[in-house]
Amino acid sequence: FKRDHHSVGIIGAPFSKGQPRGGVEKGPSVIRSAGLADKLKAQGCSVKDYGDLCFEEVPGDEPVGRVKRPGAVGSANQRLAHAVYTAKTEGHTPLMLGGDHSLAIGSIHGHAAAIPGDLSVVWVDAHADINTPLTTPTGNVHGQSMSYLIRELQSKIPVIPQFSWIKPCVSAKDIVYIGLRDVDPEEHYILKYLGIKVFSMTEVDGLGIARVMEETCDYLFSHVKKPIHLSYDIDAIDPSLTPATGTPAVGGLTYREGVYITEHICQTGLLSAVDLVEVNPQRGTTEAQVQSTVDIAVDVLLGCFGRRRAGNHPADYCLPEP
Ligand code: EXY
Ligand code: MN
Ligand code: MN
Ligand code: MN
Repeated sequence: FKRDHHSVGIIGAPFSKGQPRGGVEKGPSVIRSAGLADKLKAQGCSVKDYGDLCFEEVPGDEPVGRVKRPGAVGSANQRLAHAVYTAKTEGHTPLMLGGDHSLAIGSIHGHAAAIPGDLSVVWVDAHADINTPLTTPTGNVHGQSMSYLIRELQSKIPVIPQFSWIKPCVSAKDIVYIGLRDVDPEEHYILKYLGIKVFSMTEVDGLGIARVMEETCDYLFSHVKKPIHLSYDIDAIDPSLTPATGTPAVGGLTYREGVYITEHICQTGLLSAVDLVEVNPQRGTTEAQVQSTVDIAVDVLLGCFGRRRAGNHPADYCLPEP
């Protein structure tokens, strides 16, 4: 078991146009205000904060087919892809703070471009976010992100000029979903059709999170060990704990399961980039609800970058001599 030292490259992505609810663009600022960078440093990480990206207004951004705001979503993700690529090539583990989950398009795209071979994706979410532009029931791109990235799905994706820069860069066999419980029928068909590995809440209940994580790693590492892109939607965790999010779904992960996933991925030594998305401080009804959501998001991220609940100490620590 390796536990390597991370240099974390924080990239704020205050973007909300992959879905209709305002407030999710405030995710980066509330997560930063909770002390993320200092807490990462306190546990021995180096941190480079790249600040927040600036996204352009796209006037007259009419839907293409069902897909809403293609101009804003396309250009924001292109910027983000560049930022993640830069952070990765500068030697950091990119940590993208969203923003809505449409941002996984740019984050995974930029990550894939920066590494020599393929990456694997661990997608922790109540939702599969794998609708195509032709199956989406809402037109919201945060419910479609994966469909643009999977090689095997490209013959089913119509041309969207604002998305023409996106090159599919992930193979279906290199994806694992954890936490699903709100999946559209068309999405369920796609997951089966592509043979994608899914640990829904039913598997979390039946196997326990420890078996789920063991099987996740056995599955992903059965051939070559590829760098892991962890895309963590805060709505994977039960909304009693993380209510400040746009599309809550009952019956989610406990705090302990949510953190266990990150501890386990961290100790593989293969974690190569992280997204933390869908924290929306305007969706909580009380200040305490927002605080709980943000605090849990921070704990999830600390787990990604080395925090163990058993405790930690610096590798060079020496007991003081009397
Ligand atoms: N499946 C629904 C859709 O495609 O619109 C809901 C998606 C919610 C996505 C949230 C962010 O994970
Ligand atoms: Mn999502
Ligand atoms: Mn590559
Ligand atoms: Mn979700």
